[in-house]
Amino acid sequence: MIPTWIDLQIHGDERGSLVAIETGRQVPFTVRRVYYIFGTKPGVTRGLHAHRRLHQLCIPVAGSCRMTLDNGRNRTDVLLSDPHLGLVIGPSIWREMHDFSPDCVLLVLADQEYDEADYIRNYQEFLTHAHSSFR
Ligand code: T46
Repeated sequence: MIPTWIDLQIHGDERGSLVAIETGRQVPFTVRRVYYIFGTKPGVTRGLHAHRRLHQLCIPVAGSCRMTLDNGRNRTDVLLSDPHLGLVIGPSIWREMHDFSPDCVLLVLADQEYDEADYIRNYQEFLTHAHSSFR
């Protein structure tokens, strides 16, 4: 499984850096929800679920975390640590987030509103769902 990254242009000058994100330009979907994760306690794992339909763009605007991505066949680990590199996560990908730095702020842009029915929070159920989409 090859992760999809989006390289966000930095508008830097002598004052510092700025990244702008617009639907249809840097983000390959219409943004309907924005949330951010911060203050994650040491040793905590977040995620541990997949989505049925949701597309997201995850940007570590501060600090870093490691994400494990699993498509039901392969697992890969990626480090989110660069505020101008966003990771795209589509449907049917199990994700686990580990090793949050104390200063980590993970910004997430999503193409749908929050809907608990879109979550698959049981790994065996995820495998059944993922394998049915391989056929
Ligand atoms: C994902 C990873 C990267 C809401 O009320 N609205 C929201 O938009 C979200 C995302 C969450 N919530 C509530 C649901 C839970 O009571 O916030 C609480 C924590 O959510 P959750 O345990 O799902 O958080 P994470 O960090 O495990 O996962 C989140 C996203 O839910 C998920 O879509 O891909 O970040």
